[in-house]
Amino acid sequence: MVEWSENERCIITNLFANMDYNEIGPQALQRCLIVYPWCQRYFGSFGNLYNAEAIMSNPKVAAHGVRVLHGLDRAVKNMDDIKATYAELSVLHSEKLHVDPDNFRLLGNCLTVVMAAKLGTAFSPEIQCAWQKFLAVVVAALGKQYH
Ligand code: HNI
Repeated sequence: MVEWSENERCIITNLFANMDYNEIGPQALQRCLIVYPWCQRYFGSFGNLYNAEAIMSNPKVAAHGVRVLHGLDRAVKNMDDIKATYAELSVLHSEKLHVDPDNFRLLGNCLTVVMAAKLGTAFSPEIQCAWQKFLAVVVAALGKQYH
């Protein structure tokens, strides 16, 4: 089981408490679809993803980015059992959506870039460390039900 120090819990809780989901979520998913274009294949029902401009102005992409952050919110509230919290979501991504689990890590990368750009120098190495640990646990949990 993952151990969290009080400091790490505090950092993660604060990052999410101060995060504007409507800003960070869309930016991260847009970036993911542009930087890693193979991720677009899962969003065939989202309409126009033709180029970066289309992705940036696609309302379905933006809405889904917010939804993903609400999904992460559940992990923040259940930091001691992220694996069980995501069991169902992992099955969904695996068996229904057939999302390659390596893409979870790539979306995580995009979230990190967006957070770093937003927070600037406040995104200190210590904060980055807790943040990336959190993402690593999330990515592992989402990949848990794949076989
Ligand atoms: Ni993901 C649906 C959370 C990564 C493709 N995804 C969801 C839902 C949540 C969610 C929550 C809604 C579930 C429901 O309907 O009950 N996804 C997350 C989280 C991560 C993630 C927390 C990682 C941080 N998803 C990814 C990645 C891809 C992805 C990396 C593909 C590249 N997800 C999808 C698709 C759907 C989806 C596709 C269905 C979208 C729709 O509305 O049709």
